[in-house]
Amino acid sequence: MKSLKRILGASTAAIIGFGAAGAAYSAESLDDVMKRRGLSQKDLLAAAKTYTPTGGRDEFVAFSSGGQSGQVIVYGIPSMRILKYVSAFTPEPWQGFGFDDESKKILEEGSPKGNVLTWGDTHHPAISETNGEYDGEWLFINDKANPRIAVINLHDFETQQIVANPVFQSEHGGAFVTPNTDYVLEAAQYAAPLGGEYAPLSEFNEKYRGGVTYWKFDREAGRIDPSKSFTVEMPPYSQDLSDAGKLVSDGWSFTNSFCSERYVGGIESGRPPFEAGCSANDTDFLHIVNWKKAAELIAAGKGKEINGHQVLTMDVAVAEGVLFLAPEVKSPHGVDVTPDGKFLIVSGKLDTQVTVYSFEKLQQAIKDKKYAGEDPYGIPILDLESVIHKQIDLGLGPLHTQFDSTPCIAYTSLYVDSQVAKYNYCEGKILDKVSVHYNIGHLMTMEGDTVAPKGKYLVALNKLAIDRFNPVGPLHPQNHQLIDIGNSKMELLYDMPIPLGEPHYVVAISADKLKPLVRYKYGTNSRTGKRHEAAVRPGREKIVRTDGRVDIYGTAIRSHLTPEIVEVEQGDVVSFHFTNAERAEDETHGFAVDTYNVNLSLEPGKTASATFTADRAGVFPYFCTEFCSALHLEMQGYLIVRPK
Ligand code: CUK
Ligand code: CUA
Repeated sequence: MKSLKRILGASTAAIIGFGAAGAAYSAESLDDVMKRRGLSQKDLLAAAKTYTPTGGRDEFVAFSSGGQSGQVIVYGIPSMRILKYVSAFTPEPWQGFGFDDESKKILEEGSPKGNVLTWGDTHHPAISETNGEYDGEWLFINDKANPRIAVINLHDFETQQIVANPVFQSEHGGAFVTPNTDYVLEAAQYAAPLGGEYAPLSEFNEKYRGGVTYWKFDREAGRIDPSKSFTVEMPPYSQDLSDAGKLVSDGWSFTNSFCSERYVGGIESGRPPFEAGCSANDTDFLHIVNWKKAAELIAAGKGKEINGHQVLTMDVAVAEGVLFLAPEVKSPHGVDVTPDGKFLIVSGKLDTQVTVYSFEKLQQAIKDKKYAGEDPYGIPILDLESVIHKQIDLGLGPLHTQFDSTPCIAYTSLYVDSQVAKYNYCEGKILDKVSVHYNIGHLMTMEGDTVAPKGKYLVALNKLAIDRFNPVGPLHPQNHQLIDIGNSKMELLYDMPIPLGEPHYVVAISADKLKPLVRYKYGTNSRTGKRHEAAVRPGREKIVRTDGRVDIYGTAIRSHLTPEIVEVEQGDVVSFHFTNAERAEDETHGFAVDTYNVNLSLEPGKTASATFTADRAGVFPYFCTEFCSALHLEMQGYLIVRPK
């Protein structure tokens, strides 16, 4: 073990010395503190590796799925300090998401008509890439519950678009991006007729389908362009996680499935439930898609329109050599392409081994038509033996894989064993294992799914926390555990409770790649990034009345809201449009109207609107909700609603 002196860069004697010299250090020595808190040398080493002094910054910024909260959790690594929650699918009052007109529009446009969804289940965040490396511009995240993708602008960490999948009823394998973020992948999960049609379960094999949607991302516009997006239809095999090829395998994508049995559960019919029925076969299928070719076929008019969306049917995909299958061992979960794009690693949840497929061998088998047969839909099945590089026995319940900065080194989560395995996938050699607490799902290394992983740290996303934290009732927080992977032996450093939904996956980017705004250009609509049409300068505030409508164009600046009095008639439709006229960093104002469920967040330069019907007469104070100055509480006004 390294000496404490080397760890901390100073001797304990020196620390005590400061106290003696009269500096503002406590009189306690390091030894005293260790004794009092029961800390070992190992604990101190871990603390020194994660502790970030006041004002200090983190080397990496992580974007975690927030599970059922429908949000994204942003935290720093190695400190594991939470920096922000970004609302993607769920209203969140602090940010005004789902309260201001601008974000309501996003939630509405990203929901089925007439049924605005107010939650989502986020699983897989993806940072935009340029040449296979994170560029820190955009973040995408899926909603497993209601097949959707959200687009978050990393210049202000705001959700600016939600697209609802036009053909799926369920999804899981999103969001994954192609190396230049041309497309964002979203794979279906539970099969259903494409486009939301009705079909009885007796027609499952004929009418129920899965697939992968390739959402076209228009980088200039910063938006997914649904009109240029398409779906490759797939059999009803319960598609699962996906990944896009990179470098040599760029242009291809890979999607797992876990129910080649096409099983439909049925207690009523006396048949076994889904879980047993979907695990009957020894193998499931990896779906191998040439998405570049698929995009060309769609552009050439070979698609079929379903719900206004282009679908490349299985017939066309097979005839044109776009879709292939390869067997996978029992109930696969993750598929992860290696940084050099040459291999893909697939884990079978009910198996002990991971399978390393060789992209070169896949291509050769496709070229040589080395098929073991075809599935019931005529899709060629490649011969497993001829496309495998290696199968490696890692342990029980392998799920997901990430990569190190050192070539050939991978880390795979072992759900049943509650361990992380480090191994060399080129040679098929296990190098180390570390226990985590407990039941790890995904794991993540720094930029570990790009062409240039940064190594250093690994985060284990554990499904159960059980005894790791102070008890807070039957619903436990999740446990993200930070692991040092900078040395040959992995070392567990820190437990971080996540008290906001179940995070599934997280991605981390070097902090210096992010260039967020400090303030908005004056009068910005943060949901479009453009000038807000209702923005006004101080001195130009006005109230405009037209036939049952009252529009208030106001400003917020320390320490008043202008205007301060607004009188309307009961039944009027009232729109408050407020611009924060501050230029100072971090001088956010809020705007709330008492009992009318009106709540805006106004960051410096931002304009936001709140529209509602003043259907109750009375006196309604409005006010700022952020303690912005010594006169914050005086930042107020009155909405007077005169009775009819
Ligand atoms: S995940 Cu979504 S069920 Cu393993 Cu990517 Cu947790
Ligand atoms: Cu503005 Cu408080």
